[in-house]
Amino acid sequence: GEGYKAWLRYPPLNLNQAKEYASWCGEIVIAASEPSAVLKNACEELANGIGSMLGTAPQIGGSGKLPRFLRITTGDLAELQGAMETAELEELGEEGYVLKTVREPGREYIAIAGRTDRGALYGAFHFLRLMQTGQSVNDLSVIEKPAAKLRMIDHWDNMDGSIERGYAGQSIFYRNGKFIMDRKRIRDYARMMAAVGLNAISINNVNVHETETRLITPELLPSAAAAADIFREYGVRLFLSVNFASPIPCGGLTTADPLDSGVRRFWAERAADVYRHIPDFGGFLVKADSEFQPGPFTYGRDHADGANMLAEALRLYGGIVIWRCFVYDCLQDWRDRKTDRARAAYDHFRPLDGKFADNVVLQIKNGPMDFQVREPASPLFGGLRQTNQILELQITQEYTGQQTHLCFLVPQWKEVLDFDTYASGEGSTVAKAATGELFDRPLGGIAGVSNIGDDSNWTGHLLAQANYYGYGRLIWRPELTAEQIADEWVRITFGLDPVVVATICRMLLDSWIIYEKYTSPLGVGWMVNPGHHYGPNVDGYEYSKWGTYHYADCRGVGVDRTVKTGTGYTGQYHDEVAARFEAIESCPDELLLFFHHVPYTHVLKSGKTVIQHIYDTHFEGAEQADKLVDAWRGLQGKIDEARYESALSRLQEQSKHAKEWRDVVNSYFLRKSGIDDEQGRTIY
Ligand code: BDP
Repeated sequence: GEGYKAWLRYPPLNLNQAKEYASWCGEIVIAASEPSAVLKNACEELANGIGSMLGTAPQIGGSGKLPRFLRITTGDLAELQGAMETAELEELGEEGYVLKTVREPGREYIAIAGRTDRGALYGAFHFLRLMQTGQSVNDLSVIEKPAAKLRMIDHWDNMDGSIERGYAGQSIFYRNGKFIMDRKRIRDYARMMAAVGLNAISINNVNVHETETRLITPELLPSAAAAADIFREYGVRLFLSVNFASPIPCGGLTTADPLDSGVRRFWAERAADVYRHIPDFGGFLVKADSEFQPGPFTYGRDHADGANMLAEALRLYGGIVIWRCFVYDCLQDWRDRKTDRARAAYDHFRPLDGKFADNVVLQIKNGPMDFQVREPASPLFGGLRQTNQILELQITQEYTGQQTHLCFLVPQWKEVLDFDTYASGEGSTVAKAATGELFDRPLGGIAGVSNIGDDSNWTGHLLAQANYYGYGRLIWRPELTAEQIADEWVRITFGLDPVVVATICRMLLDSWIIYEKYTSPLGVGWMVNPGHHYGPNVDGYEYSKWGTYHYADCRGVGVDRTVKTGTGYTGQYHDEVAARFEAIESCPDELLLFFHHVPYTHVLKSGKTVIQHIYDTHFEGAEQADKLVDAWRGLQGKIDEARYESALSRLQEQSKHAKEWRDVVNSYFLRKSGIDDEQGRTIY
């Protein structure tokens, strides 16, 4: 169907470059006596991709008789030693690879080489990407390895087939309490993951309901193992979300107390069983004591007790526990301005720094709240020094337009990764904290909540594919710019027509800011309809217990999170950062209302008052959403009808909806403040 092939389309190339490619791609020599499944898949992907792009598939497993060929190598890379620096080769690690054009008397070849088969697999996809984006391969000298060890996707799929915060249909894994085992689709998905360098997947929701609790029991383990078998062949390890209280329904115990010996025995047995079925099982992902999920608190224990108990069960097999830090009091009192949900993760976990086992990783959401359009980075990054940590991003667009609105999130993620925590002086970025580099931690990485489902194009909004693609590419190489990633994705997805490339890149790159303009202003967040979180509702969460307030009244708006007069949240950052956010003068405009409660007449750095900023951005944002439709219309005839129409209808819906946002937010603030728009525009 429309968009199904995503970034694995491999359409016929009719460029000059095709001749060049053809000269290299007559055969693939495999320099391995017994190629593993991963290596076979790498070769098959190359053969199919090349065949589809050039019209003739290379011969696999040839002997190098042609004057030019591709040579895929793993393990000992001695043959490359003349061509590369030895030091470079040594640093490749388990997942790195080399693409090198080697010229020897009488033969020339392109080496696609990794120390491991997974390295070679990533190299093969890189080679295909060069062809997909029309780049020369005559003089390759590429050497790459991933920045993060764990590059993970978290699925919030439920076994009834629904997906928590899913906007692209139903689960590709389950229906009616059972695995579907659509092997073809799962395999295509594994290919898509490998193509962007992802190496881990958790296949069930972090909110673990009754059915999924049994994923770690003999009843469902064989099916989970069958899925793991497919992913393994593309270098992806399987993880499962577990319910902390599992010992009760699954073990017949009366407690899930982490210090109870029966509970420990239960988990040890489950771990043994899981590894019998899935020998390379990644580990458990746990949401505990959060939003009504059970956890160690019930038994008077802390998060370290809980996580370490599970870690002990998995240690024997090399498994890890990924313990989420999304913990806050979801029954707090909105009237008490001293309680602050933003503080919660740090308050819970900072005191436990150093207490976690070395096969525990804390998974920290990018911001202190919950995947809003704009948040500062979580102070846990740089706050935890002796604890493994990974960054959690949300690819699924829960608060960013639910895949009806266009919102390319790579620019947002880049800001998170580049955020300087000052934990060890300047340059202590979140990227370094998350990869483990900052404090030399053994484990690190990034996890993203999946935005795919069983819609024929995977992501509902066709252009939302760019978020999944961009996520994988960015966490492999955080130095890539949002522009580079957008450009690459557009070329791969829509071809090389410069007008198409320029237009769609611009749309993608502007989209996050456009969305921000017509939704909640200046970092204050929320203002969405409760429950499903779609569409404007300024006071939707203002008088409920979830800790998500803007405190707008007739005088002003924003949350005072300063140490001096507010909740003290700014004090959770290192001094340099704390000082910048604490003072209104140095707090960046885009986060002003996240950190400060100010009068509507407060003048921003931009020179505008807060109220005028709200009006202006909402008018502008809605107008720009309209322009996205026009821009897309300009591409009619330049891209195929099916994909053109499908994205068009989403963009039209967005433009209608942006006006609703504009009107609801503007009229709310007009009534609260009583201050008219300077430009005299009509506010409904
Ligand atoms: C929130 C979602 C909720 C998730 C929760 C989580 O609204 O559905 O269960 O995050 O991360 O954003 O656990």
